[in-house]
Amino acid sequence: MRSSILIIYTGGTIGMKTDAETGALVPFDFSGIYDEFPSLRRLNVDIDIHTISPIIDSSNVTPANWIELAEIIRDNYTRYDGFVVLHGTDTMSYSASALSFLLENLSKPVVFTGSQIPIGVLRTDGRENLITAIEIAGTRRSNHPEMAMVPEVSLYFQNRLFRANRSTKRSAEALSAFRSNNYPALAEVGVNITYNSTAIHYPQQPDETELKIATRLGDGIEIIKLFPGMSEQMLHAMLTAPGLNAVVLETFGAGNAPTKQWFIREIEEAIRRGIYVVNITQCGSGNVSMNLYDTGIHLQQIGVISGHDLTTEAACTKLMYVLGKNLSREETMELLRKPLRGEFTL
Ligand code: ASN
Repeated sequence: MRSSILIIYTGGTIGMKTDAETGALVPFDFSGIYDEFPSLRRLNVDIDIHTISPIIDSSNVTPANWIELAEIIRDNYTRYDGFVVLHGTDTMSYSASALSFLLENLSKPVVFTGSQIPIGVLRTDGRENLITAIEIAGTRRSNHPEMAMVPEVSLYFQNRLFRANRSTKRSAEALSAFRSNNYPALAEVGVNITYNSTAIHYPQQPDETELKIATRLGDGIEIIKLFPGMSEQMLHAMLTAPGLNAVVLETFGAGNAPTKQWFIREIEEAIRRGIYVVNITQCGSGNVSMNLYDTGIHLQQIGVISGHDLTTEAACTKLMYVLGKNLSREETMELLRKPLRGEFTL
């Protein structure tokens, strides 16, 4: 059975090629994709392209772009079996994490990919990333051909498919630019594509799931990374910034922070003013356990929410998504305390 795939092109290095005359990098026209990569015709898929306007370097991505992407997917949802989002690598994990929250009841693949070397440069990593992302987005389960193999938001890069909200950019140089330290890869790509189906989330009743999207994201989020020597004055300034609604607190090790009175007081007062504080570790991998050391217990006692093994990208975009719902404090806390799209391990 053929699958139909919509490629949504947003910009980034993957969309660049060298102009034959000037040698400068110029945008690649994805509507000529079959001419550029004739081998795509051999995949069992039909491809359409949607280019956002204007295309952007991903450092310029804003939450408005995420809502636009969610709307494009919603508006085309019944027409396609899967979606591939071509995106700059710099903020790809933020965008992919955001989409994992914005797309509610998703039962089709949305695969983000990009490249470190422009697609129009001979040694590009973009060709393989693009072709494999398309193949993954179009693959169905062999025992349930009506169901997609990976019906969640994922990120494909250099031979590995990750759950989007578990991924993070790890290198500005290496072709294997992304990692997922706290969750296994959803697929490993070698001679064959090996899917890790026990790690993939499958909707309970795919027939009954109708895609819904959230169209509002909350703002007023800060990411505060602790370091030895952070002053009371600076912390106070950050926690009393106008418009602040929530803080992603990047703590040490297993969720630890200084026990100094002024530090605990500043955080406690912020929480009393209604600010949500989510504790994640600044270590690349591992979990927050606030009941392990005295330095974590204090945070727990004053109402800091455990972010478990959330990435910075997932913590930040989840806060935007949950705050965008305008719920009561209790309902908001409930959504922050449980995984919504497999973004953390309890
Ligand atoms: N600056 C580019 C971007 O994120 C980097 C890349 O795509 N490799 O848009």
